[in-house]
Amino acid sequence: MSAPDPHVSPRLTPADHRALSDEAKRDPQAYWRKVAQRLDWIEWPNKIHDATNGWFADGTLNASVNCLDRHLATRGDQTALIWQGEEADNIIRMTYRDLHERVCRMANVLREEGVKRGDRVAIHLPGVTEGIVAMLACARIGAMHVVLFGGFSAEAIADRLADSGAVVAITANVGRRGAKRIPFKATMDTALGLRPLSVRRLLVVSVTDDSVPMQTGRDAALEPLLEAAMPSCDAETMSANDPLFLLYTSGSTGKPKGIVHGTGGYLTWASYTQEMVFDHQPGDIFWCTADIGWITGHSYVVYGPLANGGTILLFEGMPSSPHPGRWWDVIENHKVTTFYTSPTAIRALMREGDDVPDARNLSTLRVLGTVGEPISHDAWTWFHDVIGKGRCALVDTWWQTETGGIMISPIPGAVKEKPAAATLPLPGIQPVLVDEKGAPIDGAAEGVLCIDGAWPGRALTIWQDDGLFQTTYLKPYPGHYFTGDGARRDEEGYFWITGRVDDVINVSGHRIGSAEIEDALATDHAIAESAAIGVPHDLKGQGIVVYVVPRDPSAAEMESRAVKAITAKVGRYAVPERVLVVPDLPKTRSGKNVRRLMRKIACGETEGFGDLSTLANPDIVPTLIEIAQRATS
Ligand code: 6R9
Repeated sequence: MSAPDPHVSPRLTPADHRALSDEAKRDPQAYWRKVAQRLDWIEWPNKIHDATNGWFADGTLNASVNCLDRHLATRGDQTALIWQGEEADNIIRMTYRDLHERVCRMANVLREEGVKRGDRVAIHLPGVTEGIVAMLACARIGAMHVVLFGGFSAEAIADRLADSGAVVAITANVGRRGAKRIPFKATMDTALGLRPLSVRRLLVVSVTDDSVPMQTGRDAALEPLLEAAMPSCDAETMSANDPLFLLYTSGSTGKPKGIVHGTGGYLTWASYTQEMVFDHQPGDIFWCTADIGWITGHSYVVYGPLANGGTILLFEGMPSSPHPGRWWDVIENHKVTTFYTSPTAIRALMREGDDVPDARNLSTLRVLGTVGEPISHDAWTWFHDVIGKGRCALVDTWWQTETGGIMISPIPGAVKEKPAAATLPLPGIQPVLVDEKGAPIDGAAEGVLCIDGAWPGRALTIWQDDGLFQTTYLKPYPGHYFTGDGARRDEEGYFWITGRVDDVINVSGHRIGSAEIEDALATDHAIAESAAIGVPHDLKGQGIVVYVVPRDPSAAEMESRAVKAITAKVGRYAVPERVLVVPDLPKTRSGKNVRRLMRKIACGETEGFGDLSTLANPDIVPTLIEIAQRATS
């Protein structure tokens, strides 16, 4: 692989990386003690880690102080946040001092609303600065933020508001997408009207002049409250293990899981990994394109780079709007040095042709990164060669909501890249491959990816369901943390992620549980049974194919009913590529759906299904093949 450009002076060499990894293995307590020093603690943690008390148990700190206050003396006038609106001349720059003040005001507004430490605050916003401000304001007063992705339907929002017990919610009148308006407030109104919820106040950001109905007694415009609020605000002293936030993600069960991250461990991890993996240097302009509704936005738009005193860029718009070069213009205009995005975005940008990026000056770029889904060899190579001109480091970072931050990744200068490989674990991380029975496999092999040992970023639990945390992550392969992913390890010990081994579908980097979709379909009484399957998709990585069995075989419009149920219950981002209306699903004699077979048929395979005699209804197979073929022709 070509080495990074000479203007890149990575902080770590391969020898450093080996030394750190050895050190972390030899004496983890000492290693993590040293790492924890990167944060400002109110009370220094004497306890580093033990299984009962978790991470930094007797330490206290405040995450917003670590992301803001501690930088004021040294870099108060440095830009903390560049916000680029969809329109080229719509730019906001906030220094650390500005951001600190805005966060303090927001924190005071929340306190004024009676939000106390431990309370939950829901944040449902488009790509405006208030999202970041609100997150840090929650952290300041010890409330847990619950950021809800903009693409969630009203029902999905209501489910998460109910589960989290949020007392205050923050939304926007609308989101902007070119001339289009996304009805954030209206969706929230619908969510709040679906059933009794604990939200007593809805604060509304005016992104545009569009007026929206306000419910007296419940809704309030946020901006006047911010203006009236005091510009300083005492920060709560939090224990390292006090939750910082709750973030919903999908797994094998239908119900989304509220992943809880703690304050000290999580922030240590976000900060450590952001510096190491992105070779964070003073003067960097760090652009992570993720929505703050996902963990990538939490760790690498907000907490990691701000804890490290970086300058972050937030872009309101989409990659190719209003023209295919929009993202490259943003990089050129703002002199972005570090660009972290998804394989889905890369695939879409790649299709626009090389002349689009070639017409821009991308020479400020130093480090490129991808996350969220496996990247193909050609997309990796295009990103590396055409965008990085072969002189940028390219980090394919593997991690999950539950791990808090990056776990397996190249490190600029220190871990040599291989196209499309997540490569090596960060110092302190111990991945293992296990077979189906849970026995560790050595050497070059393929297996289920688990993590051994402890690391500071691991989630504390699942909100109000620690039993589910144990059964999901710790019980499947006793003694190991189970990731849900499969991986291959090569002769050099490099890891190549092969994808989920459970029933989670990854559409454009968004995790969607098969059961979540099947539960949505079950809300329509005309649907007797269903199965959601992930199939390869050129642009999205995976697409969803849904099999639907109507209660009444002659029922009409089953496809559109299925799409409607999914849009209503989950959101537009989970709409399937194809709905196959079938008389029955292939089942084992014990009545279990044979997903493996449905996957093959959905992928267009017509043979090689193996022994079908174990099916209770083998006759259904030719019918399914025929219906699948008709749907794709
Ligand atoms: C950070 C994030 C986690 C799942 C994970 C895996 C997939 C993430 C990947 C990757 C291949 C990578 N994934 N990074 N697969 N290569 N570099 O995406 O969190 O939304 O919780 O998704 O995404 O399947 O298990 P999350």
